[in-house]
Amino acid sequence: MRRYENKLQEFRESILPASSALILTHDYPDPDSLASACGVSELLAFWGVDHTVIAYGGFIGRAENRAMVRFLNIKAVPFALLHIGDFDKVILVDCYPWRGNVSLPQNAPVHAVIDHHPSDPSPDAAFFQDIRDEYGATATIVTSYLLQAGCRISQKLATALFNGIKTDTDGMLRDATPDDIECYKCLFDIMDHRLLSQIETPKRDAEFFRLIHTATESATCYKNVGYIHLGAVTAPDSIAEMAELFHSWEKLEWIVCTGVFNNQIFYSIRSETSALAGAHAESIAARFGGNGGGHAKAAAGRLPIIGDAQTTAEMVKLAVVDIFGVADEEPERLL
Ligand SMILES: [Mn+2]
Repeated sequence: MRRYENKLQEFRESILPASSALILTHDYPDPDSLASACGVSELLAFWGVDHTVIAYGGFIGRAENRAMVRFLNIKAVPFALLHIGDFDKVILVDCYPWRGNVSLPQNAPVHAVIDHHPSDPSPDAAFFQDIRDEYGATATIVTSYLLQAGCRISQKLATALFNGIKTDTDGMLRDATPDDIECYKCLFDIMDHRLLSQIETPKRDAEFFRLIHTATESATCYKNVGYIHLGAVTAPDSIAEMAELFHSWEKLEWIVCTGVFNNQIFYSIRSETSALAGAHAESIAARFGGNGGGHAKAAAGRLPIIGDAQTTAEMVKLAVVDIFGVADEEPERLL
């Protein structure tokens, strides 16, 4: 972490003095973005910033993420309910401004960005940025800030940060660096393991099981590429959820899952060993004028619907099999 040791001081200088700060996650926040926001909020309180608010675009969809918010008392509110002008400073975590997955108005002020997505950061941006795109999680960056600053990490905050690193790295299976492991170990000794188990095994609504049914009926394998279209979904993060669940189908190196939400096609990509998930997500987005990208083994994007949703979904499937080089393979249905 030595090459980043000046970052904490730079971050502090970009924020202080301030009496209020808004910490914004990406839309439909995942555990890494929520935990990172909580850690930054704690750090700002430690530095004497009186008032911080954690906000997110969209809503919190996955049952595990709703359980995380409930069990760890995370106070986070929809961005749409806030007025950005009420805050001295605006900080983005686990996302980069104006790249399609964060609900930030075009002319909004930004003072700091802490992220681990490869985002081609602008070198002359007027805001502080700490982009460690080799890291498995933004929560690792935030944990290292808290440790370096000497800020106490409570049991609940440690549980949140651990969960953020665990989910983003799939338990150290993908995109994890020695720094991720170091923070993971440190948090392991502070956190509440029973609470984490409760978060990881939440009660589920009937919609979850209906989605598994839809996904099973749709699942098709082209050589080693799995493809699922869920149709209309009630929460876009269920697309990533089904991608992760069906990725364990033994034939698959790749899984691509798509679904329709809010007049857009959302998609998630996972790979077992290939490092091209982010690149493929960008290629799909480029063909449809959407936004897409991500990490080596986990990526996502959104596309505008052209005409009707069913036709667009069909075109997306054709683009996927082409981009993944399996257009000539015989499709094999799961059922
Ligand atoms: Mn993340």
